[in-house]
Amino acid sequence: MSELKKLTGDIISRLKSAKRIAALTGAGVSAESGAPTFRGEEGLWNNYRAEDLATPEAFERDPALVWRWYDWRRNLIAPLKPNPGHNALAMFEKMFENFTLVTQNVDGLHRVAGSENPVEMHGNIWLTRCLRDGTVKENRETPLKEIPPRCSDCGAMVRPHIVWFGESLDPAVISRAFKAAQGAEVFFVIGTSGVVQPAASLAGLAKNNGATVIEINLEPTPLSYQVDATLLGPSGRILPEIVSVIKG
Ligand code: BJW
Repeated sequence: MSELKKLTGDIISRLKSAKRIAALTGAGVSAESGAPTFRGEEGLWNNYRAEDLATPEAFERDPALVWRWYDWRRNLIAPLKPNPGHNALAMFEKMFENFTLVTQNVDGLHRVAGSENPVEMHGNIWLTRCLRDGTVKENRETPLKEIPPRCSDCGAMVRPHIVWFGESLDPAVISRAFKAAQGAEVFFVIGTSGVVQPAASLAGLAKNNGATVIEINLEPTPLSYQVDATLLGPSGRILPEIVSVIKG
């Protein structure tokens, strides 16, 4: 059965008439492009300890180790292309009057697909932040010539402009994400395990404010019990099908 049969007539008419739509994406959306997810059998956290690589304490202890890991990931992500899931979400921006894309992904693939102003909750792997004055700069050098890299203005060490465990998210970014979830008539939650806060709370926030919530994932998640429909399958296949339903 096509997973889209799980969308009732009510959900489809809501989808077709809605003016305010939002979506939260996670690593699963980039999996079909070749980017590893974090959890699950092939996930990054299966081979690397998050505490050793994605915390401010780890960076303080051994910045070169953390940067080597990011250099490896940047090399892996650099040649990747957006997949049909990214492309469908970029089309949502054109199809709906008001569409906000919120992503936990740091790979930048939504922008490459054409999404204009995604809310990047956890930062971006192609940005660095100067440890002396906080200046954020684009850095696309792969592989990095110097590890750890230095600020081209003042020579101080820079860090990845990424939100690590235990760090607060940028208040302006949280505010955009929360507003989008609160105001959405339809909220999609796609390719995320739904365990990392505060991103995972957006689906419940949308639901409590009256949104119809549609989840797309390969498998049920802790969020599945609070959504209106869980469509099981790859987002690169299901999202283009949803575009066709809306257009049809
Ligand atoms: C497919 C697919 C396909 C595969 N199609 N689907 C409240 C309660 C408990 C703890 C906390 C809390 N509030 C805050 C915390 C602490 C912590 C947290 O949430 N911990 C939990 C893990 C327990 N949160 C934080 O520290 C955050 N900061 C914060 O809240 O500050 C204030 C505060 C601090 C401390 C205490 C209280 C308040 C910051 C979180 C930063 C997360 N950063 C990371 C790493 C960045 C490093 C990097 O990328 O370089 O961000 S963790 C990692 O997980 C990464 C991701 O963005 C994030 C989410 O992962 P995601 O995207 O869901 O990926 P996966 O792999 O988990 O799932 C993939 C899914 O896709 C799976 O479901 C597959 O089935 C599916 N899939 N292929 C569709 N083709």
